[in-house]
Parts: sequence; structure tokens; C-alpha cells
Amino acid sequence: MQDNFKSGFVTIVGRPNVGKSTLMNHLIGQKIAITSNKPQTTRNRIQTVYTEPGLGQIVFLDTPGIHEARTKLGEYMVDVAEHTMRDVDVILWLVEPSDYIGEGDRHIVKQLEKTTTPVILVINKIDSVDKDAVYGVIDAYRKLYDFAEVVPVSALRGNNCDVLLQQIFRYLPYGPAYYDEDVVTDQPQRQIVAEIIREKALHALSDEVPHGIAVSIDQMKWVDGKPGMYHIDATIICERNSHKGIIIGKGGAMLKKIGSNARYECEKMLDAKVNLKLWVKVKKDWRDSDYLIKNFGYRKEDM
Ligand SMILES: Nc1nc2c(ncn2[C@@H]2O[C@H](COP(=O)(O)OP(=O)(O)OP(=O)(O)O)[C@@H](O)[C@H]2O)c(=O)[nH]1
Ligand SMILES: [Mg+2]
Repeated sequence: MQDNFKSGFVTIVGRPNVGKSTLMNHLIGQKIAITSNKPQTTRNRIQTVYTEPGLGQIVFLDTPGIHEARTKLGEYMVDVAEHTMRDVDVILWLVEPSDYIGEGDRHIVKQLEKTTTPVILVINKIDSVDKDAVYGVIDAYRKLYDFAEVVPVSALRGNNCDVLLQQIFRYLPYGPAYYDEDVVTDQPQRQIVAEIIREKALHALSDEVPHGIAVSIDQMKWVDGKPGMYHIDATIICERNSHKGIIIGKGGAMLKKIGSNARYECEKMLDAKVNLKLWVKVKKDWRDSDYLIKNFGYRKEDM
């Protein structure tokens, strides 16, 4: 490894729905984290690796949106996000392009004040506002905190993401790569499949139903044949009987839609045929049960 190679960990934090997962996917050039227009999509820390040969390696941490938690799962999610700020080389704080700064963002400033780590303020979604409005946003945020850099981007369109990468590298220490060049994520395939199903449910359902969904993979096996294919059995867990009815839909139409959208994306991700079977189960108020949230994979040990 050359002497001038840089490497380090970079967490992406911010309120729900500001575009953290969209940004991470864009920066690494691959869809690993699921995204949706509903807040609280990401529930775990998701690690991905970006390597620029000869230059450096960035290990990104995508995190759940920091919000006022109303369930035990919510508390877990906020803990996960805030925990990542402790041991990284750079913090990316993502915000909406608005000069109104609410309680949620003020809470995040308090967390940033606890560290001495360089913070890059990333103003996302600049495609949705006038260029001039961005200056007002920069001024409003600069009054709150002494940022290492401020970078406006559009994660959706990819605008200015190259500049953001350059700025991140400036603040990384010299050192060898943490992972081989071909490593992209720490997420096991089964976990990515579960997340794809949850994403398709988030996209298809409205109101409060999607927030109370978890997905468990009951079986995932490769069966040789012509063609060979993955057989995947998965269960969508929801909080109430009435939600179960909505997820299944009239004559099973909703579940079929979620299933076929998920199968399509799983086939792309696995580069193979997939036979996906979905079930729906009710676990009443599981988001407030320590036992069940652990059971569905939201574990403090993984933080
Ligand atoms: N117009 C516009 N929309 C964006 C941009 N980046 C993200 N979005 C949209 O914002 C919504 C939220 O994106 P996510 O990436 O899921 O946001 P997140 O911050 O990861 O959300 P949580 O995981 O819930 O905390 C989605 O509908 C995205 O398509 C952007 O640059 N411009
Ligand atoms: Mg997210």
C-alpha cells in the first residue's frame, strides 16, 4: 500500500427522510440501502465500502433518522445512529434545503457538540429549490455550528457528489485500506432480501401500516435445475389484524404486488431466478417488545 493512501470511517446522520440512504447508494454507485418517501425507512446501521484505487477507501455508515422515539424500536434506531458518531473520522450531517431549523436538527447539533470529529454539513435535495435559496440555508446552519465544510448536493440526481467525495478524503487520515477492494457491504444476502421486501411494502402501502412492518426470511436456498433458482420463503410481520388485511389486500392483490416487485429486484441483486413466497403474520405491538425487536434482528450487540 502506498504511503499516500487514505482510509477511514464516515457516518451519515440526519433527521428521517432527508436522503441519507439515497446519498450513500449514490456515492458507492450501487443500491444497498433501501429508500422510500416515508420517514424511518432505515432501521439499522448499514456499512458500505467505497474504494478509489491509489487514492483511498471510505467506509460509509448509513444510519436510521434521528427522531423523537415513540416505541422501543424507535429508541433503538436513534441509539444506533447516535452511537456511530463516536468512532468515525468524519461525520456527514445531511439536512433539507430549508432555512427553518427545528427541534430535531437542534437536537442533532447537541450531539455534534459532544465530539471533536470534523463535521461536513451536506445540504441535500438542491434540485428541489432555487440556487439562491441554498445560500440562505448555508447561512442559517453556519450560525449553529462550526462545520469543517458545507457541501450542497442532490443525492437523487448525483449533483456535486464528486465534490463531496473529494472533501471527505481531505479529512481522512493516511492509512491502509480496511477492506479488500471488492468488498461492498457488511449486509448478508438474506438481510438485503428482507430489506428489499420491506422496501416494496413501504412503497405499496400507505399511512401507519408500513411503519409497523418487519420481514423475516424463513428459508433461502439455491436449488439446481433448468434453470437453477433461489427459493425464498419470507414472512411480513405486522402489528394488528386490520393491518394484515390491508397487506394481503382484496383477493391477495396487495401481497401479490409486493411479492412481484420484490422478486424482480431480488433477481437483479442475486443475478438469478427467484421463487419468492410471502406470508403475513400479526405480532401485536412488536415494536414495543424487547424480545421481538431482538428477534427481528434489531440487536444492540450489532451497534
Ligand atoms: N428531490 C430529491 N429527493 C431526494 C433526494 N435525495 C433523496 N430524496 C428523496 O427523499 C426520500 C427519502 O430518501 P431516503 O434516502 O430514504 O432518506 P433517509 O434519510 O435515508 O430516510 P430514513 O432512512 O427514513 O432516515 C426519498 O423519496 C428520496 O427519493 C434529492 O437529492 N432530491
Ligand atoms: Mg435511510
